[in-house]
Amino acid sequence: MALNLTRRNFLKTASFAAASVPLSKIVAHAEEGVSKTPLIPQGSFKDTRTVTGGICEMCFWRCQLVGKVRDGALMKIEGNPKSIDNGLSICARGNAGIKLLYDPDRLKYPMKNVGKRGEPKWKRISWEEALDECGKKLKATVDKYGPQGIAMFPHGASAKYPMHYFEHAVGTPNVSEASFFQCRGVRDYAWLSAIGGGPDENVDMANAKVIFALGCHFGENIHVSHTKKYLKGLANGAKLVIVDPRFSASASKAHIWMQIKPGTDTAMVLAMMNYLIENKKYNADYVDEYGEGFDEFKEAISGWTLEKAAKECEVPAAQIKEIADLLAANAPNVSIHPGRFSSWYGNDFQRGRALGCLAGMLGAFGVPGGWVKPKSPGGFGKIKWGHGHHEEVEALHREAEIYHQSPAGTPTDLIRDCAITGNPYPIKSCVVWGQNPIQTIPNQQKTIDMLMQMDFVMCVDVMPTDITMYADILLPEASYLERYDYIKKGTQWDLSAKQQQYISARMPLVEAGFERKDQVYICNELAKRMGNEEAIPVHTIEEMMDKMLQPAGLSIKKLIEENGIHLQPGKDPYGEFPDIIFYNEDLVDEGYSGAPTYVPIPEVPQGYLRLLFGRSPLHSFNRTQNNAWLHAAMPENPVWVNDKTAKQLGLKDGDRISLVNSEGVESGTTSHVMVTPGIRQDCVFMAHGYGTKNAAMTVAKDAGIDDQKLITIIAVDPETGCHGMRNNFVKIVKA
Ligand SMILES: Nc1nc2c(c(=O)[nH]1)N[C@H]1C(S)=C(S)[C@@H](COP(=O)(O)OP(=O)(O)OC[C@H]3O[C@@H](n4cnc5c(=O)[nH]c(N)nc54)[C@H](O)[C@@H]3O)O[C@H]1N2
Ligand SMILES: Nc1nc2c(c(=O)[nH]1)N[C@H]1C(S)=C(S)[C@@H](COP(=O)(O)OP(=O)(O)OC[C@H]3O[C@@H](n4cnc5c(=O)[nH]c(N)nc54)[C@H](O)[C@@H]3O)O[C@H]1N2
Ligand code: SF4
Ligand SMILES: [Mo]
Repeated sequence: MALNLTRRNFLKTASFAAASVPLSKIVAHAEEGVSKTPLIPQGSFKDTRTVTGGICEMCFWRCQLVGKVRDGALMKIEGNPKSIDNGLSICARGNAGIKLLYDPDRLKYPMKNVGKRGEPKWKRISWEEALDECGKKLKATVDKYGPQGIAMFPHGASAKYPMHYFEHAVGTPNVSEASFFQCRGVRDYAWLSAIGGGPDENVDMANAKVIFALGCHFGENIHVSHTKKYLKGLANGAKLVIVDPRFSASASKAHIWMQIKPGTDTAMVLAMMNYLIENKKYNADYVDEYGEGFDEFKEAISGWTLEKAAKECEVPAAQIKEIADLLAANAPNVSIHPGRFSSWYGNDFQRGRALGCLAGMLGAFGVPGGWVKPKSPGGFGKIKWGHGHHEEVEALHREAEIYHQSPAGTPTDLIRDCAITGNPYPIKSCVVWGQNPIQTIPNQQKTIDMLMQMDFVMCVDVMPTDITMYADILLPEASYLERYDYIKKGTQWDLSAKQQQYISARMPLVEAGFERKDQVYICNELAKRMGNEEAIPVHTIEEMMDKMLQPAGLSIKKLIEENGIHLQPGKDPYGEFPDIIFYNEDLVDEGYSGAPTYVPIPEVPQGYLRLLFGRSPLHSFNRTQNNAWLHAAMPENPVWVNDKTAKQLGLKDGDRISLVNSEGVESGTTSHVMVTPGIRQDCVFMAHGYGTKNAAMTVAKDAGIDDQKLITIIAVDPETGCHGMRNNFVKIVKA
């Protein structure tokens, strides 16, 4: 049965959230309640023309869009009908992109802070003046302290070009991307150590007989083409197994929901693997042909009985057995989902390795339903900055010989420590581009301490999020709807369909408003002022796009003629089988465990609750908080409290509360309690991204509670240096 993914079906999967509010209602309410003057031109849609080639960046999945444009104004965003990725579907956030474009609070002009850092008084200045000041200050830092005197915090498509500038031409190793050290870096390197390649989320859920996921809450986390795979799998009758301490949207659809004790997942996976070995229920043919070090692995996990894991994970042994049997009976056509956000408890590399090994034991690679590497088009032009005049500087963790499995860049906390202590060297300038370190990186005060000791802070953003309060110079970038920047390529989401590949590139749907500029302009002008003019690889953003597209026989012009998406025949995605490194000798040489191993985490202290957090279908982190439509649909983040716990604490549904953590840090802002049996008694849960402090975000300011403010204890993953954030404990305070 093919699934007709109407918007209604799509939103239905987000069963808990306000996502089921029809968009028309959200819009009406938002226009009434929040922004009194409608910013989108009103009137008939009949004179609109369709502009193709848009690529969304309300989150990092980058769905393909078209815009309905009238008199130069964007009236509506839709999925590109030619898309074999997201197709016509875009999520609530994608639809609401129009409210980012026309947000009256958006950055419009270059600004200089003439007040204090953190308590800015903004003065509008010209681009010339702003760039001169940035160039002068950054060059002074390099001259005095060397390139390592600059730290850079990039994220998102537009940050790639400047990131490579600072890494290659300027030569600082102190670059830390949120998607690595606060998100999926630990997963990527764990799977690399197990299957020799990064996993992404390449599980063929559409054709799976069983979908098995730890902590992924599909339907609340939304990446459109990925959600489509999941929904098609369910429509085709796949059994869904969700392991989560919380009754998430996907738990509500699950055949088996295991309400696991937080941080213990690896114990459960080890016990399943040991059970499969002891009962000869694993795929011995696959293991014999592609497995390495299986005997050592088998020996290492042999103590993991179902009972031992059941005790550790506080779940029935029979349920662990039921899941293992279900997977074995349906192998190899099972999706062992590698997860995405993986910086959980500081024992996360081991969980990733265990999942890779489980998929290997089931032979769930290269077959329908398994982990399959899609055959995407290749051969794009590389944009390479020239090497400046700097000496090579070793990254902090390499110098210290720690975190041997670290993703690219430098672990964020090491950069902060180095900046705050001046040891082993001073870090005195900071460039933030498309990242909001205040809400993104745990231990907020430490981030603020780092920023306060800088000689100079420059920030490139689209909105006045909290990080911008710490900028000395704040530069307004053109948004994803107003600029070129990104090649999106791939195969169709349903791998069993007719094989096709696509190539697209982000193109503006409307012209950039006010004085907003693109990243090539901003970065090149900086490079000129920092003495790196000869390292510049391209002169305009259009040249950059054409240079990237040219080896594929494409150009911006050609892509426009093809309605924004070039389609070509694809290749059979099935039939490639990776080696599975069950016991990894390289890890042993680096001082880590060769076989996946379980590391227990700190228990919840008496009188406290573990703070869990995650996505809401209606927001992306903090970046969408000021969006009038999305805010109207979900103005704050309810704090999930178990019904028994609520009774003990004398709390009722809807009570207003604040939180205080075990180190005495207070949330500052308030939210309301959601009483539910759908969360463990020793945990609370809330959506990430709320609790904005900057008064310039007039919609989002003080709405809901900022989880990051309460995350002061970092559980650093010893293999990768990534930052586990869920070993923090809170008390509820009635407001
Ligand atoms: N406590 C806690 N921390 C987390 C998470 C969590 O769940 N809880 N999630 C983690 C995860 S999974 C991730 S991926 C990271 C995300 O971390 P970030 O990427 O830092 O999060 P965003 O809120 O998207 O903030 C990015 C910043 O980019 C700006 N921005 C948006 N579009 C553009 C643009 O086109 N150009 C420029 N220059 N700027 C732009 C936004 O206004 C915002 O200031 O956070 C991680 N940190
Ligand atoms: N709508 C929306 N969609 C998004 C994003 C967004 O901001 N908004 N961001 C995108 C990005 S960058 C990412 S990385 C992904 C993140 O999406 P996911 O990878 O799904 O990550 P989270 O949202 O952090 O997942 C939180 C879930 O993990 C559960 N959990 C907590 N502790 C444990 C544990 O110890 N064991 C288990 N088994 N479960 C646990 C929580 O209860 C919660 O249900 O979402 C992507 N999709
Ligand atoms: S999943 Fe939604 S927010 Fe993310 S890129 Fe696609 S439409 Fe945009
Ligand atoms: Mo992420």
